[in-house]
Amino acid sequence: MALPGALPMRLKFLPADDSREAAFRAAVQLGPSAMLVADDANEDGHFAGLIDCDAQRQPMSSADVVEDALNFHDAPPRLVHRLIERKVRKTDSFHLLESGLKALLKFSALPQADRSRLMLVGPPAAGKTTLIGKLAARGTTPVARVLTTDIDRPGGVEQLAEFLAVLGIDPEKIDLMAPDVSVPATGPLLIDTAGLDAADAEGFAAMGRLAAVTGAEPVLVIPAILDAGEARIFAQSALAIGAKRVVVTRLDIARRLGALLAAADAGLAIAGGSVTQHFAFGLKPLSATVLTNHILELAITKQS
Ligand SMILES: Nc1nc2c(ncn2[C@@H]2O[C@H](COP(=O)(O)OP(=O)(O)OP(=O)(O)O)[C@@H](O)[C@H]2O)c(=O)[nH]1
Ligand SMILES: [Mg+2]
Repeated sequence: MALPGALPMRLKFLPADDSREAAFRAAVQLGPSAMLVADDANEDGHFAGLIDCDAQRQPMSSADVVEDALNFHDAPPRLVHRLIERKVRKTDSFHLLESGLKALLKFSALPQADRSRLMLVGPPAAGKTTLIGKLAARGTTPVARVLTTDIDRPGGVEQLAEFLAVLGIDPEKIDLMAPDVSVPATGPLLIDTAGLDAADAEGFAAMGRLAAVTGAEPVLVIPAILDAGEARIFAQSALAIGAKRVVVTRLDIARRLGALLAAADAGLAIAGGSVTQHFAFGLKPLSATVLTNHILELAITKQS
């Protein structure tokens, strides 16, 4: 179909049940400047091709690009609003997003495992045990002692033991409901825990008590593919027991980063991301610049 005019225009395809709905959605989405130029159906339903004629005169602003990208990721609406409403000098979309993330979110890498006491908490299959292996494999001596509360699930301790065998570390069992006082008072410590439901107040409270007894910092671990709303509830539960940081896993397979953005918007500092299940590879540092790259790249390349 020949498109009106020679200048570049924004062409959008919208799913719709029939051409009447297509025309309505055109008006809602693009306003009076929208023009319906294609109207067709295939096995997936009815499609409407729309041209935003205003786009000839007004290219998308940096704020529009950032807003579109963040909405694609299911970022929390409050964060999107605060980010694009910031009064910043006119700049390109990359710097608008980067400076916004820097200003509104916190970033703080995890301390080396051989110099800290960390307890990983989060949903089932978040990647906590794998991350214990990644953390234990880094740093110098003395190697961190590793405890696990995941003692009831068949294979829980064995999975951890398998990761740690190559490092010469034997994981020790600890009962979350009756934390043993034999936990060493000082020295590096890594604690693996069983997966929790976001709203399991009792489970989180028990983790909080273990964190207090051991002096370990609870760190939330969430998979990047988690629903953003669920991630916010996990973040709130983790904040309530003293967590300050979040690590995101499965970045290698995620198309949307809403879960990470929701956890960070709730108040946790972004500590890094895991991009492979292989524990020999550590965490990817996630600065505002790296995150900006990732957000824009995914929004551009994975939209279709
Ligand atoms: N692709 C990918 N897979 C990962 C990553 N991190 C962990 N996994 C995989 O995710 C699955 C769950 O990892 P675990 O480390 O067992 O998760 P967990 O949080 O300890 O799970 P539970 O103990 O059952 O709560 C495993 O199949 C891991 O290999 C990652 O960054 N990328
Ligand atoms: Mg585990």
